[in-house]
Amino acid sequence: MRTGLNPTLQRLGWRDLFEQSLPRFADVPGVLGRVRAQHRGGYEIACEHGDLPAIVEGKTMRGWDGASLPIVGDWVLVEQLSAGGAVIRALLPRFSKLARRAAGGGIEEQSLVANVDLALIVTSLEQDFSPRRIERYVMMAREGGVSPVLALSKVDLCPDPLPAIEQARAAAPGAPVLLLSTLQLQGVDAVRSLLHEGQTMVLLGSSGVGKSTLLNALLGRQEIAVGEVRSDGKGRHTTTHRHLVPLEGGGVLIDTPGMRELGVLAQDEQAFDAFEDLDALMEACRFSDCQHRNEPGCAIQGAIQSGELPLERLQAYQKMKAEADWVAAQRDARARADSKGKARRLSRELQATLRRKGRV
Ligand SMILES: Nc1nc2c(ncn2[C@@H]2O[C@H](COP(=O)(O)OP(=O)(O)OP(=O)(O)O)[C@@H](O)[C@H]2O)c(=O)[nH]1
Ligand SMILES: [Mg+2]
Ligand SMILES: [Zn+2]
Repeated sequence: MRTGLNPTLQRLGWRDLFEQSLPRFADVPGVLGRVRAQHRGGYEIACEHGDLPAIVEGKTMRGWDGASLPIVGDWVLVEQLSAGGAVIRALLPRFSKLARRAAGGGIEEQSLVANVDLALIVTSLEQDFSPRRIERYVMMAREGGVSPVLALSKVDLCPDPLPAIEQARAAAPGAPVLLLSTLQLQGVDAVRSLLHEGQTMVLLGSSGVGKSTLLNALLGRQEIAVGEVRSDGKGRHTTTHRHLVPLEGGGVLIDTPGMRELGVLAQDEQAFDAFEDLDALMEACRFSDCQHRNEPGCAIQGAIQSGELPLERLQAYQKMKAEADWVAAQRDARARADSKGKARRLSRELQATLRRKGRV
């Protein structure tokens, strides 16, 4: 039986909505499982047989669109082989996905986690607090169809958290903001209560902000190693891979390593929902083609003057728009080059065939 009435699958975050896709995979061998981790050598799949090490053969995998192989959080059909080991046979459609631009300034997409409901964006009040970084995480979440929640961590090390709370609110309008001091167990219950049965929450944020410490506190055991923070305040990249853990009493967590670079794709208008407050203001500008520089009746400039809108937030928005345009232009150029290349190849092949047949 493959359905979600299976308690193992329920514990892993199985949802009724996945049932709809099952008929498509009726003839695929194997059992349902969820990707817990991805290593260099393969995957770790949680299923009714426990945690199985598994590999994927892309070409034989059903439901694969050729772009994104399984990632942590994905639901798959996995077949145990009699010779030992297991193979992922099918990839179920996702309801959400977090992705970023691969590190190094390129335009390639790197998928991070799938089928998550909430993204807990953890920022330390001790290290360099950055509303701009929060904005990028929020964009990534919104673009992927994931609800952002902000957690300001290590409050115990910050005498006055109020300014940071205000900056965080401005950077992520509408997102809940929680204060955390995991070492004092402050805020841990608040995080727990956000995560409902069957939901999955991913922990995001720079290295050393306390993601793994929080996960351990929520689990009530040392599941994941945590690191010392160096005296310069920089984390040490203690967590090295994404890792999914079901919680007692419902809900699933995914721990991630701190990211050094966060290039946002922003190829979907949804990403700019992160700047909804600016959209609302722009609609109130007197001229519909207002450039928000020094036009009379500009609501954006008005909000900056009154202190309602931080100037840096407008600049961040303009920078993100420019970045998104750049990525889109690069992709277009590549798509055009690809199709030109393909056309050239085809015409060469055709000419070769004609030559063979002695027609040219
Ligand atoms: N003072 C204080 N320290 C904390 C708190 N939470 C975590 N830490 C410390 O911060 C350090 C880093 O914590 P980790 O949980 O390893 O951080 P991480 O976000 O998982 O880091 P990466 O795995 O490198 O991405 C550890 O030494 C923790 O003890 C807190 O609430 N207050
Ligand atoms: Mg960690
Ligand atoms: Zn304007």
